[in-house]
Amino acid sequence: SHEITVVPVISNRTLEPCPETPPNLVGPLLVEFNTKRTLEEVTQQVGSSLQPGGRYKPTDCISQHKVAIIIPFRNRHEHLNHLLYYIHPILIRQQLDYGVYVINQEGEGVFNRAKLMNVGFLEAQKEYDYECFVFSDVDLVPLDDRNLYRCFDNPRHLAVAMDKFNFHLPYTTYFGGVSSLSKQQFLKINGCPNTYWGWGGEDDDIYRRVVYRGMSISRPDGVTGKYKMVRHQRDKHNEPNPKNPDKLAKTKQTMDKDGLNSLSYTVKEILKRQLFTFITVDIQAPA
Ligand code: BGN
Repeated sequence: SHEITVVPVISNRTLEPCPETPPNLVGPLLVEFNTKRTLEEVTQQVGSSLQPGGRYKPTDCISQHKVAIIIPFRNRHEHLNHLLYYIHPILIRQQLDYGVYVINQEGEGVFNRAKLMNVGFLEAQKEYDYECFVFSDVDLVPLDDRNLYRCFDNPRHLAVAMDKFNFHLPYTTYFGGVSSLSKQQFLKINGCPNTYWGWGGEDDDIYRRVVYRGMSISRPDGVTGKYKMVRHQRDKHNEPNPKNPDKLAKTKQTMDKDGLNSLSYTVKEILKRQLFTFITVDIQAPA
């Protein structure tokens, strides 16, 4: 008798969860900002496996990390191009289910990084069920892909060894540059303060919120946590604000009424680019 054996060429196996430690990480990275990068070039170079809006998830396993990358922004397109060029391949190697959200402050009023972080937290969740939020300055590129852009049992400070601080923390409670909080952790601290206009102190306020809610800070080691910052002039309309240091003394009393529960803003435009979602927002900035 003649039996026929059907050999399936493509089996539709159910996907397994991605491993806890991503298998394709390379460690230390070469990063330079001398090359001029246009958005078109960077899109060609790193955009082919992304979905519009800077979205990605692995095709060969189920990512364990739904992460929104939130980038407070105004007038720093050149920096954004450098960051996108380096960060997408890293996030892909880390096997994240992620989206990149650039939160663009409309107008020329005083800049407010922390309020833009709150906006990013809410707006990203309108698109997808993100569980983790990595807040990144636009000018900071990690120098090691083992620095995982995911969330941990405690809020995490990722930018622990920046070149501008000689690859050290400037002080032990520093929480600036790049940080990650799970949705639960962010809700527990009532998000970020909305009232720090101009440069300085908002990151220290967020640090205090974390501690006042009984959490501590998780960090990578000083080799994994190295960063290179794009050199730049001080921004206009983001001067150090002398009112900000005084506000820090009152965080414990103000954090329950200044944060996600007092946030007000107007979305002006949402643009879906290949490498990111660009959300322009009116945050009622003082002139
Ligand atoms: C600190 C700033 C931080 C900033 C770091 C690093 C303040 C509050 C008054 C003490 N804090 O001094 O916001 O990230 O420097 O540049 O200004």
